[in-house]
Amino acid sequence: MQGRLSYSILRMPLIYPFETSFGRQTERVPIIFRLEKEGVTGYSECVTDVDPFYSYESNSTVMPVIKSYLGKMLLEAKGPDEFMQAAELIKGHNMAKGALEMLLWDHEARKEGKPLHKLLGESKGYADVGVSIGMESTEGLLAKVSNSVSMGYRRIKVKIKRGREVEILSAVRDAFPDIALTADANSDYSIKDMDTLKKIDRFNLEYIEQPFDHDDLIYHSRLAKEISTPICLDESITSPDRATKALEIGACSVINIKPGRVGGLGNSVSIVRIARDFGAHTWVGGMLETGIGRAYNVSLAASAFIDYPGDTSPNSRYFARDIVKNPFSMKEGRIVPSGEIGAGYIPDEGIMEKYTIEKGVVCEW
Ligand code: OSB
Ligand code: MG
Repeated sequence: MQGRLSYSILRMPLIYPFETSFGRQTERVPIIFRLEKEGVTGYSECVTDVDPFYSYESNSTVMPVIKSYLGKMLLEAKGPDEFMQAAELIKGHNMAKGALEMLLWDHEARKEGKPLHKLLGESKGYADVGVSIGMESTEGLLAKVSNSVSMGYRRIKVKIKRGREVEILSAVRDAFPDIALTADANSDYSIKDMDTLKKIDRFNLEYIEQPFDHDDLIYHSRLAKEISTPICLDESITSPDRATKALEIGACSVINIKPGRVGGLGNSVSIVRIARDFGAHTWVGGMLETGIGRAYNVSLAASAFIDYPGDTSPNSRYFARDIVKNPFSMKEGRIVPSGEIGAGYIPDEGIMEKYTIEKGVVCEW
């Protein structure tokens, strides 16, 4: 055997429920991939969830496309670029591609004996961190915002949905007039809600994240002309090509980059460059990742050209017991990427095993 790609599906309870416009999440069920090749072992995490509520990709669309196509392409590719070129034959499925692409970056960094963040272009050596707070009662929300502000987070993002936006944003803005505040709608609005969306201008948000549908660039560009609050796209930006088109038609001026959503780190770095060329801003988002996915996100978020705080909270915000031995901690609203070689995580295989509900081999060669 020269190499093996295997997977484990984990079930991990969240410390507290996370509610967005598309639902209430109480656990995360990540697919963790493991690549053994040339004497080096590495892990990555797929950002999909059990349900296709955030995006059309889900745990059940990722596995067949990896088993039938992408696993073999991974085994034949010499590096992340070559893998992504081969994978162009497969339309879409960028979350599946991203999960495997990242394994190859980790592998390369390990072989070179360097931390991954140093391979992704100029690194600041730290990431600025914001927090994403789910919907709950007004008192509960204000308590979380207050706690987050005192912990030093550099930006507070609250989730909103149709009919609750004014209530949520008035409460937070009245109590915290000066914080850097943003709102994430996770696609809950449509063009019919233009009048409601105009009302959010008075809350002085840094930006509003993903008001309209994941595949709707045109109406985001129309909205951008109607409101003064900048628009940030998350779900809509699935690739560098989508980023270029969104920026070209003025659908957004800020992009939330999640490496696991855009097809990996190579595409993430391209999107950072494209955004800079357009004078737009970028930050690194999250999908409630375990310490494995989080290590990749933090490596990217340390890039010198990422200019806004991201959703890369310390692991302790999500899981009572994470699957890594070196969780991140935050100081003065910053997280420093691990000095370990590769993406930086130290896997805790025992804990991983305890959370595992299914595992198997994708391919061996
Ligand atoms: O829209 O950014 C989002 C979590 C799951 C799915 C989508 C999103 C989120 C978050 C949390 O906002 C980000 C995080 O802290 O990992
Ligand atoms: Mg979002």
